[in-house]
Amino acid sequence: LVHKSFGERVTLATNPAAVKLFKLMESKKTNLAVAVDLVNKSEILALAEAIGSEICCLKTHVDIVQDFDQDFITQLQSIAAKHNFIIFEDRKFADIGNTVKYQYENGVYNISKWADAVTVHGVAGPAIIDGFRDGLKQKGAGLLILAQMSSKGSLCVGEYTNQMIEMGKQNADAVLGFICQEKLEAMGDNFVLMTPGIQFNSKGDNMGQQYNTPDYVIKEKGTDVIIVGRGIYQSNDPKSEAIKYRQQSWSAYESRL
Ligand code: UP6
Repeated sequence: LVHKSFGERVTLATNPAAVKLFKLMESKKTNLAVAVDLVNKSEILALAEAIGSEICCLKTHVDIVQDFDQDFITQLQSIAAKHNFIIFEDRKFADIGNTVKYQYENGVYNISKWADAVTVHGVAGPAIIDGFRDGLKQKGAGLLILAQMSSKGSLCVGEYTNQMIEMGKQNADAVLGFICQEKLEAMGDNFVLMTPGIQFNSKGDNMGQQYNTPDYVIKEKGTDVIIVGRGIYQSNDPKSEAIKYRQQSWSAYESRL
């Protein structure tokens, strides 16, 4: 595989959030995303402030936050603006278009108002994307399609993966990129490829998660962004751990150019 730089790929991307993210990664020199799977507002905001300077994206699971309120979003957005990272809500939407439109734009979380990107399973077929179009346009946001998963026995493989790539290519205006474990030729250079299941000191957990190193997925497998959760937020010193992940994933990226 021949790899273009993030800077070169800015001009290939059509989704506005993909353009923004490629530019941000190029200028800030980081391809580290952190999954902040903490359940208290204050803990999440403190971590975001501590590691904000190291990351390109902060990934949320907003439905696990016990004391969620509008102030949480306001504060998170101001930290994101200060440290220059994007926020993506890992909601893994999977219903019919009409229902995901409600889930995206309404309810307690009002995700479309604040998330720069959201994750989507394409299992319902390509029309799910139509449920997002209005909301995405208003915010300049993008979809991340689950093309593969990190967990043991994942069914997102083979022909399903190929169909997810096709769905992305047919809707490149709405799609920021793919959640995947490897770059496949068909993915091209206009999408951002993000890979979860990353940790230095563990091979997996007791609930099916499987881990690789930043080096392996960026250099050997050709993806763009590592998503690190417990490897950072459960460490004794999240800031210095984030710096280690950032350094390895950025030098792996540079070495393949
Ligand atoms: N995630 C995966 N694997 C996937 C897709 N998403 O682990 O294929 C998400 C999880 C979690 C994060 O929902 O938020 O990435 C990984 O966290 P961890 O590093 O603590 O395992």
